[in-house]
This record gives sequence, C-alpha cells and structure tokens, in this order.
Amino acid sequence: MAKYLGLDLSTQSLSAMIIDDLSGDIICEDSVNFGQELPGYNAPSGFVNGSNEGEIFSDPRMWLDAANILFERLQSKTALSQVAAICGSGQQHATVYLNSKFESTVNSLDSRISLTENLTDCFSRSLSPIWMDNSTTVECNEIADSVGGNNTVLDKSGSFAIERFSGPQIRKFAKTDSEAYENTSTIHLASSFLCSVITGENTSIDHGDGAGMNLMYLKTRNWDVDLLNATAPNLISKLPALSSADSKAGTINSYFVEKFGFNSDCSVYVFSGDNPNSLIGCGGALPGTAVISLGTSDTFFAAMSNPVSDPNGFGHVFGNPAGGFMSLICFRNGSLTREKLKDKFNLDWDAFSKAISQTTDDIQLPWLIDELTPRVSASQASIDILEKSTDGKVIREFIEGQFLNMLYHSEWMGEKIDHVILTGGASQNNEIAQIIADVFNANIDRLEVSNSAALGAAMRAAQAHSETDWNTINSKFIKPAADKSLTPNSYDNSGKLELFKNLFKAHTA
Ligand code: ADP
Ligand code: XUL
Repeated sequence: MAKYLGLDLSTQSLSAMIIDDLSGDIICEDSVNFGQELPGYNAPSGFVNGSNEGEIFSDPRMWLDAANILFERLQSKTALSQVAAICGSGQQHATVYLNSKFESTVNSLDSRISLTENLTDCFSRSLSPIWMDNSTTVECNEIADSVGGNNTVLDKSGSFAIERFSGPQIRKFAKTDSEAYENTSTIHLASSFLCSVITGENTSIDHGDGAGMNLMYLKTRNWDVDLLNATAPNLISKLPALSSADSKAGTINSYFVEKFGFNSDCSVYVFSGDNPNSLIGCGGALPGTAVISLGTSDTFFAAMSNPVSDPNGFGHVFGNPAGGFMSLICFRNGSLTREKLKDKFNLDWDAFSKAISQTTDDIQLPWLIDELTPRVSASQASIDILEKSTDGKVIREFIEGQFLNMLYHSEWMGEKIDHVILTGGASQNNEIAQIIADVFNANIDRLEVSNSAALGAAMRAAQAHSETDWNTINSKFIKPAADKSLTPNSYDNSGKLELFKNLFKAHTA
C-alpha cells in the first residue's frame, strides 16, 4: 500500500490531496487561501496589480509561507512518512526569478526556520508576473517580428505569442530591468520552482508547462534557439532543462523530512501546469476523451496524438503529462452568456433548463460578449436577436450555438471525441449536458472531485512511481458520479454543424 501527494499552486491558494493507491480514495485534503491566511501580502485574491496597465504579480514568498502552513496541517492529519511520492501543479505561465544563491541555499535549508526565511535573499526579482498579466503586447509583437511572424511562433511553439505566456514576460523584464535580469541565474515556472524547493535542487520544466512559454519547439520538445534569441539575451543559460512529466525530479529535500516527518526516500516527480494535470485528474489522459469545463468561461481540453496546432491560433497546444500532446481552447462566451440569456427572460436555472429542453431547428451565433475563439467582437446581430425575442426557445438556439462553435473550433485537433467529462459550475445542469452530448455525439460523465489539478498531480505520482498504465490508474482514481452519465439523443449534428459554419462564414464575410 502506498500514499501519493498531489499539490496545486494556483492563483488564490495552495492545495494538497493525498490518495491511497489500494482503495483509490482521497484520504486527506487541505488548502491554504493566500488572501485569507496570509493577509500581510495585501493580495486578497492572491495577486497584486502592478503600477503599469495590465501588470499582475504574485509574491513567491507568499507561496512559500503557504507551503509551511499547508505541510504543518497535513502532518497533523496524517503520517507523511507513508507518502511514497509527490507531484504537483502550478498555475501556468508564472515566472520566478532566482539569483546565484538559490541553488546552494535550497539544498541546505535550515528546518528550524520557514522556507521564506531560508530563501528570502535568493530572488533577483521580488514579484512574479502571473497568467493574468496582460501587459506584454509590445514584446509579443517584437518576438513575432524577430522570427518572421506569428505563424512561425505558432508553428514552433503551438501558440501565437501570447501576453501571459512566459517568453514575452521574460522579454519585458530583460528590457525594463536589464541589471536584475543579468543577476538572474535561473528562471523557473511556478511549477518547477515549487518542485525545486521540494527536492532541494534546480529541477526541470516538464513539456506540459514548458509549452506555455512560447519558447519550446513543440515537435522536438527542446528549447527553440530562434525563440530564445528573439526573447532575451543569454536566456538558455537561465532556463532549467526540459523533461517529460514522468521523469523523477529527485527525492524529498531533508527540510521536509526533518520538519514534517516525510520519509527520506520519498520520490518527487517533475511538476506540471494546472491544466495539463487537470487533464489527468479529470480522466482525460488518453485520446478520445475531452474535458469541457463550464466555469465563468468555457474551456475545452483533450489529449492529442500529434503536435498539430490550431491554424487560426485561437487554441493552444501543451505537452500531455501522460505522453503526447493536449489542446487547451478557451471560450469567453460561457456562463456569462448563459446568465445573460437567463436574465433576459427573468428565469431561475430550473426554468432556464425547461426552456432549453424543447428542441428547435434554428441556431444562433453565441457571441453576446467579445470572444477569444474565434477572435470576434460581441455580435450586434446576436444581441438584437436576443433583445427582440419573446420566445424562450431562443435560449436553446444560443446554447446549441455555443457548443457547435466549440465543436467547430476543436476540429483542428483531428481527434475523434466520443467521451466528454464535464466539470465546472454549469456542468450540473442536465439539459446543458444533454446538448453537449448531442452536439459532440459523445457520452457524458461528471466527476465528484472538484480539485482536478491536485488529483491529477497525485495520480501522476502514483503512475510514475508504480509504473502502472494509464487505464489502470484511471479506473482506480476517476470516479464518475453514477447517476450523472448521459448518452446522445438522436440529433443531426453534421447538419447543425453545417448550418453553424454557414452562419459563421456570413458573419465574418
Ligand atoms: P469559476 O471557477 O470560473 O469561478 P464555476 O466553475 O464555479 O466558475 O462556475 C460558476 C458558474 O456556473 C456561474 O457563473 C453560473 O453561471 C454557472 N451555474 C451555476 N449553476 C448553474 C446551473 N444550474 N445551470 C447553469 N449554469 C450554472
Ligand atoms: C492557461 C492559463 C490559466 C492558468 C490558471 O493558459 O493561463 O488557466 O493556468 O491557473
């Protein structure tokens, strides 16, 4: 019997989940909310605004303080000596800048004091720009121009140059504070930084999180020399190595053995981004299953066999921790649009569900607010249709439009999806779930676990440590709610898709 620990360093909290590989159960969970438990950092939601438009930062010392609190609590709940292996997730794209003291200091931490007290002199930049930072449009354009255009960035890295991605963020730092940049020995991602602290050595960046930097050549999964040169001087010397997610990063740092009672041979596997690990924690490790998260925005992600990119550059391609690749496609017109539809007719969610259970032949383009996939502004025609409508069946037409748009804009992956895992606040709505089953012609499951990034990390520790195949790991840890499975009804999804494509063509003509 073995226990595995998964960590999740997200925007607002650091969470942990310990799973038991015999029962497949979660045996312990905890979370430290940065805003509530570390108010001294003045970051109620885990981040602070910078002085320039679009800048958003988090303090990596806040993450370390949270780790001290979290491990202390875990120790009081369960014997950490039974944890055989650890893995973790980090919010993607966030960069941590360390000076030459880091490597030797992290290797000889004093367990009588906190991680922050140990490492406070090791940062060459006190704050980390995080994924919400949108301030690097200039740098995105400079990087794209320097390599011959955004299509080259897309072909190489799997995404256009994107403001929140690490490469443009590093370029901005190198330009605006060249001295501090020169003083930087290592640039970690949030994931590889935490992994380095847990192991006591500079660990690799995995291909999942590495692909969110605009610096990795997707096809070979190596750093891309042209992108590095376009980003910042001498960058190769500051980046950790890249490695596959099942690589062992090391064994646990003696700090955690002395202070929290871990076994000194507890293994640590290379951490990844929260989205790649969520793919695993939702049961999407293998191609054929897509995960659709219905939160404020809707997100579609799925394992891919080949490193193809979205020719339009709307979607992103990351490494899949289970091997191969994964897509990540964001749709801004998610719950915000569904709420607009609900509010227009003064409905509660039950009445909304009733309205969308009636079928209709028409569909609507769903863009009531500006959209990322495809990149279009809110559609005045759609807004007018909703305004003038007196019949609640238009709600169904918009919802079908949302998911036909998702089907259409995920076709570039070239994967046949026959199973969809739904998560997020709106996933509990059976009528929305049924529309997704019909549009994708796929079976639907919904899961009981909500912290899929921590679960995915713990599952990765279990998989790598026990060298078990992913089907076995999935069958043990992925637990669809028994009464929440759905199968597709008869629905002309190819006809509806054609209709959607024609409407879209007319809209963009
Ligand atoms: P986030 O993680 O982005 O904060 P959540 O995953 O918590 O979002 O989802 C919240 C959203 O779920 C709300 O914005 C709301 O519109 C939607 N929601 C909640 N209940 C229902 C329901 N019964 N039907 C449809 N949507 C719902
Ligand atoms: C993905 C992204 C976010 C963060 C959130 O590209 O920016 O999902 O990973 O933690």
